[in-house]
Amino acid sequence: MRYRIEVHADTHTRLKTMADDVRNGLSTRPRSLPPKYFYDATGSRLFDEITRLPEYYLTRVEEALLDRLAPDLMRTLTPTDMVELGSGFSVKTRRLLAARGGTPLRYTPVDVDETSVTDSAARLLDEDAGLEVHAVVGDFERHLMHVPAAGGRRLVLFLGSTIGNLDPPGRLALLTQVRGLLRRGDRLLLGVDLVKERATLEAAYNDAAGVTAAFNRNVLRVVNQALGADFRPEAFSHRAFYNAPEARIEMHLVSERRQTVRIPSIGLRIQLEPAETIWTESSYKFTRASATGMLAGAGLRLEAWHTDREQRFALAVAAPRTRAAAAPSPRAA
Ligand code: SAH
Ligand code: AVI
Repeated sequence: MRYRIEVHADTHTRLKTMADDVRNGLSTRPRSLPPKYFYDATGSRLFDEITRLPEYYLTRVEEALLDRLAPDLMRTLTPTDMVELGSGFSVKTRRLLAARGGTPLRYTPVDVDETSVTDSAARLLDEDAGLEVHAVVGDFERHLMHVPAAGGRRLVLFLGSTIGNLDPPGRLALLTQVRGLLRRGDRLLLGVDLVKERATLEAAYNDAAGVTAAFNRNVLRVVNQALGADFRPEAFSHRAFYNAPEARIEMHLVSERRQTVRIPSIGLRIQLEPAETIWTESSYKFTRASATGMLAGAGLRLEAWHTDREQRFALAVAAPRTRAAAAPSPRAA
C-alpha cells in the first residue's frame, strides 16, 4: 500500500479545540486568533498566491537555496524517511525528492489542511514510483506522536519559516518534540527568514495586490463557517508592521468601526471599538545566533547554515545533540 492518511482529530474534537482557542483569544487583551486557522482550502490557496507575489521574497529565495543544497544534502544523508511539518502543497519537497535519484522513501506530510495534503500526495505518488506517503492531517503542535517510527535514516523538513509563526515558548516545545523524532544520523532541515531592513520586511506582508490582506481576513471567514460567528470581514482592515525589538512582523485585523460580534455556539459576544485590533499572526525573523540558541534549547546542534548572498533567508541543517555533547562531564570541562 503506497498511500495512507490519518486524520487527527475528529470533527467534534477539532471544533471543540477551535472553540476554546477562539474564546480564549477574543476574550483576553490584546485580542488574538491563532494563525493555524488561516488555512482552510481558501487560506491555503491564498498562501500559495502569496508565495508568487513579487514582494514575498521568502519562497523564491528558499527555493533557490534548496536547488543549490539538495544534491549534496540528499547524497550525504541518503534518507529513506522524510517527515515534513506544515507541508502545504509540498512544492519545495519536490526539489529534495528529485535529488535522491529514485531510491525508495517514505514521506510523511503533517498539515492541518486536509485538502492541500491529499491533493499533493496524489500528485507526488503519480510522479514518483519510489515513494510511499503516510499523511498525517493534524496540528504539528499536538499530533506529532502520530508520525510513524522511522524505518531508516530520517530527514525532518520544516520550511518556509513557519517556525517563525510560533512564539518562543511554542517553538521550544515544538522543536523539543522534533528532537524526539530524530536518532543519531538523522537531520532537521529548517527554513528561517532573517532579520533585515524594515522596508523589505514590511513590503512582504503588505503586497500591492492585497492578497495578504485577503489571507488575513480569511481567518474571520473560517471562524464564521466553523463556529457560526457573524464577523463581517469587510469591516476590518489589514495591518502588518515590523516590531524590531521583538524581531517579528505582527499582523492584525483592525476594526473600522464600533461593532458587535456574536458567536452563539460558544456563548460569546464581544464589542470592538473603532481601531481596536485582533492580532492574527506573528512572523519572527532570525539571525544565525538566535537560530543557534533556539535549536540548542531543544537539544539540537546547528551543523550547517546556508544563506543567499543578500542574507535574506537561511536553511539550517541541525543534528540531534548526543547526551555527552549536550551536558559535558565535569572531567571534560
Ligand atoms: N511548507 C510550505 C507551506 C508553508 S504555509 C512552504 O514552505 O511554502 C504554512 C503551512 O503550515 C500551511 O500549509 C498550514 O496549513 C500549515 N500549518 C500552520 N499551522 C499548523 C499547525 N499548527 N499544524 C499543522 N500545520 C500547520
Ligand atoms: C507560513 N508563514 C511562514 C507565512 C509567514 O510569512 O509568516 C504566512 C504568511 N503570513 C502572511 N504572509 C505569509
